[in-house]
Amino acid sequence: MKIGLVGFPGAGKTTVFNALTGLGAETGYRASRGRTNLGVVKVPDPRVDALARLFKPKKTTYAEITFADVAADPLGGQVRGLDAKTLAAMREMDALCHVLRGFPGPAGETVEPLRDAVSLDGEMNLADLILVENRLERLARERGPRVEKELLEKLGAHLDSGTPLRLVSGLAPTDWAAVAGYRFLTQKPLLLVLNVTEENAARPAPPALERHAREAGLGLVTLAGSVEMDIAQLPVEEQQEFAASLGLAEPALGRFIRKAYDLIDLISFLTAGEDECRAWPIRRGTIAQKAAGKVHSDIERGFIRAEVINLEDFLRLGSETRCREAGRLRLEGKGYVVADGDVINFRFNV
Ligand SMILES: Nc1nc2c(ncn2[C@@H]2O[C@H](COP(=O)(O)OP(=O)(O)OP(=O)(O)O)[C@@H](O)[C@H]2O)c(=O)[nH]1
Ligand SMILES: [Mg+2]
Repeated sequence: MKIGLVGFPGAGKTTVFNALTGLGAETGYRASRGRTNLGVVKVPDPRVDALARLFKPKKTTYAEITFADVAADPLGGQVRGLDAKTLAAMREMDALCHVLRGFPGPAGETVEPLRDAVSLDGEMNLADLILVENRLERLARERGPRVEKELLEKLGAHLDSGTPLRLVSGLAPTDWAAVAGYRFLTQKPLLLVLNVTEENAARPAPPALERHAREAGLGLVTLAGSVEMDIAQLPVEEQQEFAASLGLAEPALGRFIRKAYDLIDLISFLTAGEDECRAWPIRRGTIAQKAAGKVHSDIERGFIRAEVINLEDFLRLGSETRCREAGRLRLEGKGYVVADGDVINFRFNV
């Protein structure tokens, strides 16, 4: 899972990136200039911890998310017209996170996160529209498939009227699958991150921004990037305490990841044993055979069945054997829709 941090120059992308990853990439207005910083974080998960306490495994593995700090290479001031390289980097992402400046700019620019949010949305909308129009032109010249043409015309009309593709309903899943290769920006899950000053760390976001996020189907999280960056540098034991002193229930990473999980509609299933206890992120609605493929393609191919135990049952009864005896172990076929927190043992043919 790859999440791209995007936004206007100096909004605090690199600062938020450092806060989330605990890394120390160079910050400062236009310090990044077209460079993309990459960092991997482990998703804190008390369920994995609970299983690890039970099994004392050789290895404990959390789900991982890669953050990419995608800096635009602006010709000057605010980005107007995202450059091709930035767009290409953004299309690679599974989800986007728009970092909004919630503190006065270096030249005393006013704080206008809603304006900035709408502005970048417009840029992404335009980029998708150009993609659609270019393809339509080519299809007309090559007399390409009619179905694709009709589909793209439909999407183009939505984009033209300013509707991001994530809000378009009434398209069949097969239609979406047909255009998946375009990796439209306005179709990606989008999380707004309002980067505020320390004094505003525990305050809710402005109501107008909240409303915009709700209406546009976006996630919204407020964080004080520069303070969180300092928190991320502390030893884990001290992080909680420092966050509490600022009136925060926990450091940003935990809050941020839960929002991102909700937005992307991710859940985790778990595997447990003496060798390894592990969380595996999947999209909600994934069937057991596909989930098996996350563990290994051989397991997907040779899938026989999934032995599924609810995590609570597992922790309460303490072992697979006891769950089996108590009738709490279910045998599920390949079409079973995996639930969040299922502890699964896959049976397969090699
Ligand atoms: N006052 C204040 N300054 C901040 C905050 N977050 C970032 N800054 C400052 O704003 C400047 C830009 O921050 P960066 O994180 O480098 O911004 P960026 O979005 O990565 O900028 P580019 O890479 O140039 O696009 C730095 O000098 C930061 O110290 C904040 O929450 N409050
Ligand atoms: Mg930067």
